[in-house]
Amino acid sequence: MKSEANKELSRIFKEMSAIYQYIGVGERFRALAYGKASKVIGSLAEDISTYIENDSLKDLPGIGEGISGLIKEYIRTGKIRKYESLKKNAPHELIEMMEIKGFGPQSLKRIHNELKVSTKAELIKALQEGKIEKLKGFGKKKTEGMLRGLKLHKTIEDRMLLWDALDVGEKLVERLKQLPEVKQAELCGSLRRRKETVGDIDILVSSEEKYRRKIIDYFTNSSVAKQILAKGDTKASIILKDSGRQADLRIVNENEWGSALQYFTGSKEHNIHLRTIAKEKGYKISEYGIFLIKNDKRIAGKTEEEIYRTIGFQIMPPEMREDKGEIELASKNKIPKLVSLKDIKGDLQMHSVWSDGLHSIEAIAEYVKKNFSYEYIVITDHSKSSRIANGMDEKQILKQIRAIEEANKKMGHDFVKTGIEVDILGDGSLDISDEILAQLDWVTASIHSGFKHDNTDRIIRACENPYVNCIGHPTGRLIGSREPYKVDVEKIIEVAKETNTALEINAQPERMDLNDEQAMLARKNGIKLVISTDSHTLENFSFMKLGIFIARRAWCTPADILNTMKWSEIEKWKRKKHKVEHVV
Ligand code: DGT
Ligand code: CA
Ligand code: CA
Ligand code: ZN
Repeated sequence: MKSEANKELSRIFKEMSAIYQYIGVGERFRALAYGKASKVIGSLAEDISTYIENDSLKDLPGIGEGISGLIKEYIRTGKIRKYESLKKNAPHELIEMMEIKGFGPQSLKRIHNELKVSTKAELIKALQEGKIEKLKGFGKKKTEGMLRGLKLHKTIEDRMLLWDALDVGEKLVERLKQLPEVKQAELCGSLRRRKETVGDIDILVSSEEKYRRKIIDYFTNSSVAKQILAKGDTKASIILKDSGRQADLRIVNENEWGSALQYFTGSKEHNIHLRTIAKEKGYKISEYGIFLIKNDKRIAGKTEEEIYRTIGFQIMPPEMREDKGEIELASKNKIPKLVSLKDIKGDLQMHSVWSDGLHSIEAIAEYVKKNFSYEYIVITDHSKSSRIANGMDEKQILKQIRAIEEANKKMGHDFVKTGIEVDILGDGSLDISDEILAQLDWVTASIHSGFKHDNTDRIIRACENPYVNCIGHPTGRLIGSREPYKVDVEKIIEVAKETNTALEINAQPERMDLNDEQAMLARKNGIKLVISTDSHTLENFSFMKLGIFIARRAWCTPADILNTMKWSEIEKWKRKKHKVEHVV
């Protein structure tokens, strides 16, 4: 579990960075420094106190004397005075809006100063009344962009990202399980089905009836609760602190556990379809159990499996329960064995200090070897056109290949593979020559510019390059801040198949790109998918499970996912591409 102190410090430094950006003039350096410190602390694998005890804070990248002092102050007192006073000088709600596309620090500051706007609601009102449009240097185009940004942002205000919901939801379930009165506790609803965004967190618990009160009190008094919405004999709802979203708890008897879990997991469409079929067979399913229609006799309901088995069906993983044909498969006993985290043999996209990652190749290798049972990792730093990401030119790439050889030699085996995330240029060509690409173990090609165009042709051309093994984050969307660019995913899948190119399931929480439906389409067409974390920090490696969830929602088995294979098999798979090229 993530350390609370790390999380809180990372949040504080992020906010300090935002405030310094807002203050602007003369504070650019501080804004950058706190931003970096926030990332570094957020990415630590160990509790920050360990670094204080070992006196090794100063060895962390981006943590100088000043910031070290603040960290120690926080651990000692639970507060940072500098942060408290800084906060007083800035309109808190406006600072938070800086993460919305179109709301830069300088625009917000001018809106605050010139229109005396301090809250989000006031800002939205001013925007709608056309007051901001009239400010010098704003105009229609800019304010339209701001309105679009607000609309996109609403998707993550109304719903939580799966990653964030899992963090809170799993913690709540863990704590409930520790109560001796709680028999069983699980997540339900869209969160158990691992949907990419989640409306609210649903939790189911079973216990003896006499303990319900106590469990409900415990839940509503939880440290993540900001407000209690409802509190009854069998259920309660709270509003969560960080996200402002809702969490619901329901308590049932142990012998109703299975039927309640099945019912509250949903989806609604799955349940409706299942109940219709059950009815035809003479059964009634509800959250209380499965009953014979003819005499209303309850025949099962203690386990979820019983519900499915009673009507002659196989149980299926929650990720499949979206009424997309899983009920038909279950009736024929043909539910596939979906891919899981333990099948993954390596990670095929990550960034090091050679571009915009936070850690050295050695540190990454050491961390991954310690924490995962992978057989390989591929370092895929950015190429030169990604200037903000500090991309590599040809010379640096060759130098990095040698550095990786060195690192492998020290480790005694070829754990680290050489690779790149090469930029696809405007015309679909790549910004690194084939001659250099040919020397790398793995090439992922991605689009990082020209989001306003239809990018289908660019990606097709990249697939046709004989050295491109995979297309990274194929639609370019960022949940809550950037729409996918226009791209004909069906066409891409067709070309990927013809050229033996894999498509990525990028597991970054705001990317999840391909998404579940697109990955399903790719799987049905026999495309190989790659699940990668696109890690920029050590903590990012844990995103792999998010990618697994997308793959499972796409009904992928290990055979559909390239990085469930040994590296020697990946090499074999790669050779098919060159064969294709030679025949053509
Ligand atoms: P969300 O919260 O919008 O991400 O989506 P869900 O699927 O979690 O939906 P939610 O929270 O409204 O309800 C949780 C589960 O309860 C849902 O997955 C299935 C079950 N459920 C809720 N309402 C109904 C209903 O009217 N009919 C049926 N069959 N099931 C329902
Ligand atoms: Ca829900
Ligand atoms: Ca709910
Ligand atoms: Zn990228």
